[in-house]
Amino acid sequence: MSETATSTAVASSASSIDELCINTIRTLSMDAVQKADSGHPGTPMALAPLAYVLFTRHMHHNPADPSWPNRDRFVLSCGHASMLLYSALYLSGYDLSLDDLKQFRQWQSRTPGHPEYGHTPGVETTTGPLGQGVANAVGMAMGEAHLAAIFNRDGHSIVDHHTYFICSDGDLMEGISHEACSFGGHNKFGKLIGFYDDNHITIDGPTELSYTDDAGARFEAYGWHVQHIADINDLDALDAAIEAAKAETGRPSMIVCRTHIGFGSPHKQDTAKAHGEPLGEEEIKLTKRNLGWPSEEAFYVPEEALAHFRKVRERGAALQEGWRRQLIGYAKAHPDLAKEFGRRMQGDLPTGWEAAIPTFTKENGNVASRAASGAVLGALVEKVPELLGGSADLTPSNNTLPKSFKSFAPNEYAERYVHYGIREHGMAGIMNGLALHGGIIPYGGTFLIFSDYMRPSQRLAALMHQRVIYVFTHDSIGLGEDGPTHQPIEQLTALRAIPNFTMIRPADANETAEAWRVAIKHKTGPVALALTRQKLGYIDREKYGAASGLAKGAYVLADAPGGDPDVVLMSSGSEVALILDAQTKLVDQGVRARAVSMPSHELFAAQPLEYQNEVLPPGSKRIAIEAAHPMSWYRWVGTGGIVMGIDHFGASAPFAEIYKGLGLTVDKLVETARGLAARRTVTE
Ligand SMILES: Cc1ncc(C[n+]2csc(CCOP(=O)(O)OP(=O)(O)O)c2C)c(N)n1
Repeated sequence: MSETATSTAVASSASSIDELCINTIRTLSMDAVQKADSGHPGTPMALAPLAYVLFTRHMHHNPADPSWPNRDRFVLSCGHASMLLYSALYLSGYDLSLDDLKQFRQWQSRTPGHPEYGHTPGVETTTGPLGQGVANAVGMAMGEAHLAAIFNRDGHSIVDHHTYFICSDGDLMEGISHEACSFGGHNKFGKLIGFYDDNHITIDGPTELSYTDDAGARFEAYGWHVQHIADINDLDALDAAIEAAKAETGRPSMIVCRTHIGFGSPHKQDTAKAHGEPLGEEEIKLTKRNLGWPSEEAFYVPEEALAHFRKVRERGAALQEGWRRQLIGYAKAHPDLAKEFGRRMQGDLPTGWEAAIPTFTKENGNVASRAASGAVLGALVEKVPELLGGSADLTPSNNTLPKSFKSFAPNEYAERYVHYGIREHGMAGIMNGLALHGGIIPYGGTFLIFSDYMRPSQRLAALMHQRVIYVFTHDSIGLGEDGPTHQPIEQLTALRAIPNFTMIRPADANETAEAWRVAIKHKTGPVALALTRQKLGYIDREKYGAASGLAKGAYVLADAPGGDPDVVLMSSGSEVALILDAQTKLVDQGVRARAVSMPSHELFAAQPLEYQNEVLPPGSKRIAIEAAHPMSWYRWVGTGGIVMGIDHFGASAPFAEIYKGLGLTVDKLVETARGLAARRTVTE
């Protein structure tokens, strides 16, 4: 038992009502975890004073309108401490009841184990995978800086809010926190304020088992403004530090707070035991007694505490009303800007934007899909101002820099090209924060192989239904000489396996244009474009199916006359050229072959069965060919169908030789198709 464990006083600077409110957070958290018989009580107990001062004194938020555009954003990066957030939201008067807290971690409750965006009012992002929330917060602060630079005018600061986040040892140990905070420091996001829960404890035990960083020095080295608080229960010190952080507008702030996990628990404070299991009925009793808590009843909320906390509602409503009036003044002075701001924050696309999408003709010649993407993007950004994007240091390769763009940089926040540096994971987490902030459609580029470095954030983008666009070039062995380290094999299948993730691998320039159309329209989840380094042949749309078929995920490009096909060839991206050649040859040889372009499995899977059956007649013999792992295609070729793919690593050589060496050729395809077509039944 540590010395603080016997102390009931939170701090000399806390009034009795402060203490009552803080202890309400603590007791609700321990009771909810106990009732659920699972969860993390210790961290909410430690951080209760911070949540209290933030939610009641500092944050500009209105519980009645959690989507107020100019609210301060709050991110609990250590999402396992979710009861801290749920308690604070309930006590502040968000649409969350005490009964909801009693349902913590239960089936279909509004208080899931970790905070989930879109599920609980006031939860700004889904956290739990450590480090992600830190990157989201950097993205939100970046979004604020960008929109402020675009929309604010003298005397009219309609975009003017802070982004607060709390992170734990785990958040700071995870590499993504380095990438994101280094980026945030470089870009001097002055309205970003972080709190580090320095409690010296992780799951395995004391942090010295694995972690002896000087976190403060680390953030100083990033160029952040760093303060230390010796005891988080000292509310005056907390207030002063937060005020100082707000006053520091030229760089982000990190406030390192010494805390005690399981604060107040006689036997579990400062131990890993307080991290991830209920305290136990007996220990809860002792803790409540130790804290001077007036009741033994579970989920007891003192009326005075609730009333005091709920003043947030009045304060928040007044703050939002003040902003609304400001917006009226802004709309009078700058009607067009005000309209545009409303549109962007609403997430509506500008009228007529699709007219910008170019069509490619034979005169454009052979075009790599990455180059086509660059051309489409260059046209789109002129009509879709919410596109804010960049690359993880592969700009010339990814073709992500539109001609009209300049570099986003400190005090150049209105610019739209982001040099993310070699920070793929950070980029993906920041993009999530940008999308969550609203008013922005983020895009980011790297090689498809390095999507591996982004996967945890991509998964969260999908889980949170966020519109972010990944521009992945060098999408296969077709990249050639860089060899197996750079040649994606399993990445397409892996990304296709993420629920609510849309992967599009266009076959030519016109499909690439259609892919961008889909990506911009798709509001409910991430879209990734897989693009070639190598040039692709022009697909003559007079002769073949229209590229607009891409929106349906798969469509018939070429068919043989005379009834149902003997064999269906399907493919995506660069290998569509192979099926087109093979289809011609097969038809010449008397085999009724159909060529199907299938740029997106997910879009096709979302089509009515009727359409799917039109493209892939039930019982038809099917071959898929893709220069990637075959796994994701088995669903589409059906039993007895054949997938020509690659289930091993690639090779370093000129790309045409690799294709040949690995047997991904028209001749092999024709031979395989003839064999399949000759079977009496598909499963023969
Ligand atoms: C990426 C990731 N790895 C592992 C975990 C599992 N996990 C949850 S909390 C935690 C560490 C707990 O230590 P700390 O971050 O200091 O939180 P505290 O115990 O102070 O609440 C771990 C490993 C996770 N949530 N996310």
